[in-house]
Amino acid sequence: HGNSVALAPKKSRVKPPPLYRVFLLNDDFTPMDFVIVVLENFFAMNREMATLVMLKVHHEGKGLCGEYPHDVAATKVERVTTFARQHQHPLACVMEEVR
Ligand code: TYC
Repeated sequence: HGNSVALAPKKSRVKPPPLYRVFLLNDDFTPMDFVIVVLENFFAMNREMATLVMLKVHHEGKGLCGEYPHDVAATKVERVTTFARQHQHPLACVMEEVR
């Protein structure tokens, strides 16, 4: 009791929400500079991190942009896809549940 005794940890009654990974996929047409702008503006990366992730996608086919709860991940996929199509780029952005 009080603050002089250790309290037993309480069992948590809330489970954390499932997380989803959002990825960009490579293609042969979307300009590198456009992908960097996407990573800066939709995933809050600085230019250095955005460039590293863009080059990873370019060389390996796929790159992790972030991990979010379902609705945040889905909104990012939708906003990135809309932005890319507005600029006539085929850039693909997808989400996968973290296993
Ligand atoms: N491969 C593209 C090019 O050479 C660049 C690119 C990088 C495209 C990442 C998509 O998610 C992507 N212009």
